[in-house]
Amino acid sequence: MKSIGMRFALVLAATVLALLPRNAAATSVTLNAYDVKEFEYFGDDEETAYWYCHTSPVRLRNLTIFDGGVPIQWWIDRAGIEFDTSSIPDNANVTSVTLKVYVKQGFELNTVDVEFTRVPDPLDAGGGSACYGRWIQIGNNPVYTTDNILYGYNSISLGTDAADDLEDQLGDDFFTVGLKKKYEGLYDDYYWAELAEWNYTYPHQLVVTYVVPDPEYSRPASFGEETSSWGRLKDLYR
Ligand SMILES: [Ca+2]
Repeated sequence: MKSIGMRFALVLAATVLALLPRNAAATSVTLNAYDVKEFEYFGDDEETAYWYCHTSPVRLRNLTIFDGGVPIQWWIDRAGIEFDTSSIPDNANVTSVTLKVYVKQGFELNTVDVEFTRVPDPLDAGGGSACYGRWIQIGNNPVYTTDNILYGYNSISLGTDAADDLEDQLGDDFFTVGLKKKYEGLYDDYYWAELAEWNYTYPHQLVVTYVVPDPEYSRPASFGEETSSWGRLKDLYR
């Protein structure tokens, strides 16, 4: 004979099963980065500054060049990582985004705090001005999260703002993350990190978890008007 507790548990389990939306299982995909770039600022003021970008090495760092003990030039490197999201359905609800960033080497890595920022454009967008544009975006745009990075793979949960941005861009088939040192431009801060380039053995990855919503129920017109019970079934089981 079943105990009261067991009966309650069975009823509870049956109720939960009946209330769960159908076909709403979460899917998780791991995407490899297909573009990784370093964006570099070099100059001592706005007039003489220039920017360029390249695919290797990809470093997060700042340098100051001194002349007679006087800092005469800044050199600040930021990075961007881009993913192709075309394998995720455009109507998916994105529930989590985790960046796995691979660090090849660095200097005093345990002190390198990194800001992971929103970049709403592909890395190459803008043609010749892309280097300047991405450098500015990575530095000025909202920060998803800040974390320390060490040698090897680092798993960074980018949070709900990143999930919302990725979801909003599913029709555009790309997602880009900017990386910069949290503390840039300090005279005595020579610490830096070098990230894996786009074709390195251990690629940067993006783990995306999402749910594809059920298609909306619609009653074929050929069913006629005698369909009230179907309407109620729909309400019960969706
Ligand atoms: Ca898409």
